[in-house]
Amino acid sequence: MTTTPLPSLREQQHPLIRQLADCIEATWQKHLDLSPYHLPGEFGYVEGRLEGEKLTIENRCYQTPQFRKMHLELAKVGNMLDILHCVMFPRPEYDIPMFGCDLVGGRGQISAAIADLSPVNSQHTLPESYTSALAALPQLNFSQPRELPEWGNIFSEFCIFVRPGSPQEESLFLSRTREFLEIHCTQASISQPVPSEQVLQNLAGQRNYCTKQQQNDKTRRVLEKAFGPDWAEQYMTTVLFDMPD
Ligand code: BLA
Repeated sequence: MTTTPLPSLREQQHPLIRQLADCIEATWQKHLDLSPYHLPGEFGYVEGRLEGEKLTIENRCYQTPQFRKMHLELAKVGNMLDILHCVMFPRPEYDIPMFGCDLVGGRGQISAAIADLSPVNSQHTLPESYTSALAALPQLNFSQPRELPEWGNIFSEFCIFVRPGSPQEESLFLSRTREFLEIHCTQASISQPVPSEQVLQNLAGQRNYCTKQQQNDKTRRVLEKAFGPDWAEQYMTTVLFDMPD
C-alpha cells in the first residue's frame, strides 16, 4: 500500500511539523507493510471552532502485522496553534514499546517537542536490542529542556522533551525522532510473539500508558473548548488513546 500526502493541512503547518509528518510516513513506508486502519465514526477529518478560529483535524491511520494502530494526526487552530500527534500501538503479542510524539507550536515557534519509545512490559524496561541501539546514539543537549508533567512517568530514559531554541535544535529533534523510528521499525519487523502470560502484561502496560496520556489537561482543554467536554472525552478515549480489548 502506498500513502499519498495529506491534502491540505500539511502545507500550512510549521516547517518542523511538515518535515516530521513526511519523515514519519516515509519511515513507515520504507520498513513496514501498511494496511488501512479505520477510525471510529466520522473522526477522519474534523472541523470545529476555537475562540473564533477554525480548528481542523486530519487523521491518517494504518496497521501492520506488529502494530495494531499507527496514528498520525495533524491539527491546526487558525494561525494560533499547529499540532502533530503520533502514536504507534503495538499488538500486545509483541514485546515492543510504544512510539509517541507530540509537536505543539503557534505563531512560528514550537513550544513543545516530545518523542519517546515508551516501555509497556511488566518490568517497565525496553527490550535489550532497543536499549543498546538507543544508548549508542550520541547524547544531545538542548538549550531549553522541559519538565515532564506528573503523569509523564510512562516515558523512558531516552525521552526528549524540549522547546527547540533555534533551527539547529529543530533539526536535531527531527533527526533524533527519525533515529527512534528507524530503530523501532527495524526491531519491530524482526520481533517474535511472546507467551500468552506476557500478552496480558503488555496489555496492562498499554492501558496504563493510555490512562496517563488521557490525564493531559492541555490536550483536553483545546478539544473541550472547540468541541465540548463530551466530544473531547470520546475523542481522547477512542481516537487518541483507545485501550486495546
Ligand atoms: C503538551 N499538548 C500539549 C500542549 C497542547 C497540546 C496545547 C501544551 C503545549 C505547551 O505546553 O507548550 C495539545 N496535543 C494537543 C492536542 C492534540 C495533541 C489538542 O496531540 C491532539 C489533537 N501528547 C501526545 C503524545 C505525547 C504527548 C503522543 O499526544 C507524548 C508521547 C505529550 N503533550 C505531551 C506532553 C505535553 C504536551 C508531555 C506537556 C504537558 C504539560 O506540560 O503539562
